[in-house]
Amino acid sequence: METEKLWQQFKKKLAEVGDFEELEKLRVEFLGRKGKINQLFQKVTSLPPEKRKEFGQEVNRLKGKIQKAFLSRERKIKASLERNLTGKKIDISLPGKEVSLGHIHPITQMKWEVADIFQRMGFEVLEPQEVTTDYDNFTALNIPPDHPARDMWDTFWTKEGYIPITHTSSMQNWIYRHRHPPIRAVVIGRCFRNEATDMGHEHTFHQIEGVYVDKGITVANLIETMRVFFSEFFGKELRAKVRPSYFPFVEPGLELAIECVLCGGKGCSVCKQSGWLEILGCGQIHPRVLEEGGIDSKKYTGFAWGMGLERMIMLRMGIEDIRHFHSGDLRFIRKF
Ligand code: FA5
Repeated sequence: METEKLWQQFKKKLAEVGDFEELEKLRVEFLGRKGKINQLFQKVTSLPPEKRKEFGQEVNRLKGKIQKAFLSRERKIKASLERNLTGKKIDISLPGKEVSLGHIHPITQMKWEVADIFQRMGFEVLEPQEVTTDYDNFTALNIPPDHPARDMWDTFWTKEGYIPITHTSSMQNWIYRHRHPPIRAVVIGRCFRNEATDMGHEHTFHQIEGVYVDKGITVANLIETMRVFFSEFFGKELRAKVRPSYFPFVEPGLELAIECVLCGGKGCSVCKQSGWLEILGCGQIHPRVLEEGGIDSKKYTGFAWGMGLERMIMLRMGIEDIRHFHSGDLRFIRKF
């Protein structure tokens, strides 16, 4: 009998079904609009009239049986799924696996903090172009080719004659050309020097450059700006002082020292008993540097400074070796 054959065929296939997806495929094959059951129904019209009723009833019975079998299989699959989900016993008293979260690198944290302080003081914060020209890194800063002061910066060169910046002063000329006085800008970014590393020196480190150009700007403004910044950064009122130094792009060139943040000016091993920490190079911007940037040096004056970010973090956090920052040593990084 045709219906019996189909039933056997269906049962065999149903036994092989493992999940809802397979079950649905089987449903379409047998009960779908163009499925096997409907194909049987269509045969009714080709039968002699006396056989039609009986055949029709038989196909209907088969359809009912198949529908029932589907429902029962569906229930079984559902039950087995639930068993799999809840069947495993969970011991909620066991200690969980520790999830270790990463965090922002200390240098980035401090970059953001420094940027925030200067922004609150009215400075715009910029990032340097990391590879630049000889002109921007030296010539525009009153350091022409063959000037002996070039030796102050151990420089890497690319094959094409470009320079991975040795200091963030490399951005000064760009700032003067793209801004109009009053200019208050800070550049925070990586610098690269072709020098041997030790506890206080890295080949790659960060500098914070600042320039302030307006009418009547003097060294007094410079000292006060730096004093306010360092007091904010170290979280206590600090004194600041300057002494003469030399950089070709400032005149007078100065070195700024702040009261030792560790001993409060009494004298300790970090400040070499002097009570002061020399922390950055600075000075009044050389008129030639302003003119090179298109600024009238008879009308405007300004100051500039450049300091090392890592050295400031070391002072604040009591870190003794600059090389820890890029060592990739997680014991160091996790302290922050
Ligand atoms: C300069 O680079 C000048 N451009 C700073 C400046 C800007 C002076 C504007 C005047 C006006 P110097 O080479 O001293 O100066 O570097 C400035 C600071 O960068 C240093 O005080 C130090 O904190 C940091 N620094 C320099 N070399 C290294 C190094 N190899 N590793 C880590 N920090 C460094």
